[in-house]
Amino acid sequence: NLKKFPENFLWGASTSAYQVEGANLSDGKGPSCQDVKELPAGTASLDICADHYHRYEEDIALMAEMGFKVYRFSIAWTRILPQGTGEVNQAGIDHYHKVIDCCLEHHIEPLVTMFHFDMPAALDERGSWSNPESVEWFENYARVLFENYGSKVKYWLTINEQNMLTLVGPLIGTLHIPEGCENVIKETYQQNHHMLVAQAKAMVLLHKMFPEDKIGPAPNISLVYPASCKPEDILAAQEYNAIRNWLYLDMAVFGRYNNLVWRYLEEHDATPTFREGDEEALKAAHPDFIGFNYYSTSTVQHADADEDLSPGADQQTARGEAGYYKGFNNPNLTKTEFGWEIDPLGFRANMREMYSRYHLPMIVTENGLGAYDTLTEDGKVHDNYRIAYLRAHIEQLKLAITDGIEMMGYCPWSAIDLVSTHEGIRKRYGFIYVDTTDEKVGTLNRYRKDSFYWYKKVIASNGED
Ligand code: BGP
Repeated sequence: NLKKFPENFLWGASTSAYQVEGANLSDGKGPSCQDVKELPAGTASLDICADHYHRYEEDIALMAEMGFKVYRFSIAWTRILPQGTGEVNQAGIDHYHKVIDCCLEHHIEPLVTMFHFDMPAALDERGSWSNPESVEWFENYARVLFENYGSKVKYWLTINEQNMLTLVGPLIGTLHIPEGCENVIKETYQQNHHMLVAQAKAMVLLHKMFPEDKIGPAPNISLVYPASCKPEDILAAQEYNAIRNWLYLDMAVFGRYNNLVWRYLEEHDATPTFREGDEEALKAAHPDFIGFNYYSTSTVQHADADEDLSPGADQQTARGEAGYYKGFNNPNLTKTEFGWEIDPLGFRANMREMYSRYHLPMIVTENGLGAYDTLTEDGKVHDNYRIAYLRAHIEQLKLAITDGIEMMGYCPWSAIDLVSTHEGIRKRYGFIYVDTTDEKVGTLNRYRKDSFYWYKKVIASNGED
């Protein structure tokens, strides 16, 4: 007795500006933190990527051919405001007008991420998110976006994976801990607090300027399982769930800190400092929906207070907090060739848990399989492994809808091949293959993968095929 996908279900896929566009310093764009950081060895530089900046029309036409109802992409802050604040770059404004118009001409709703891992380098020099003024920087950027695009774009996402920025920010390159910082946890969560207030202000601003538009957060939600039924493992999983997942959504939806997280911060002398008005700003904001990225679940076990979990030999146990939890390799799950666990049932569990906590409609803003794809001589990509991954997740999505959960749409990662956060362009996610490698820029021609034709059928049948 499976329920059907709603008639207006938003099928589509996602990209992010710095990973797909290229032209990273063209037409007045200022550098972002991604453009000034040292890239992982042997990975493609960001000046070309998939060259989506120049080829967006061809790409969006291919998305339309698949039947997309929505395209999730991000706007590069430094195309709009090259220095992060101050002067607006008209060429950048014009570019995204063209991208948005192109989507609309193809009857594709743009779902715009305001900030996807690309802090303006000029703002990094002014202290980045550790500077309390970052709240105003982001609010100002939000105002420029809404003024220009608010009448055309109905769906907005604030900050992509704020929880990943906070938990592994230095690795992603967009959260910096000042040299010699004495309390790294306090510094990290102060920066996180500024992002939360900035997000809240952006949500309020959009609702004021365009009451019909909809906005939500886009954290990476990875439901945490206990490694066993030992009560201490259950507590450990609850604590990690609070720190990894619920902090961000509790703040976005209820405007208050999760009590388990607060206790954790108190224990580390790391509770964030509130500026005047922060509390009111957080309480005043209400997302219309929740966007979330899902790749897999996490599994943890209890960790004793005196355990050494410093990053070292064992990656699994190193993922942890002494006295709270430590990572555990779930023996019930298989892995992708890049070592990411595959857990479609966990996807459903994730949606159930989120819906019972927040009762808001949800949209999947990322989900997908990164793999080494091969282009055959006759221009084909047989990515049956990707089809299997996505099919299994769509089945669970349908079951989640049958569970009574309001799902608005599904945007796998990624619409087209792009540069991975750490692995270059060799780790591909797209439905559309781009002929280029980390070593050498290729023809950049586009090829439809087998998953392209498969997803087209899924969309045409509204998820029945
Ligand atoms: C998410 C990010 C994306 C994307 C994806 C895949 O965390 O929001 O930007 O890159 O993960 O990750 P990766 O590129 O590391 O395989």
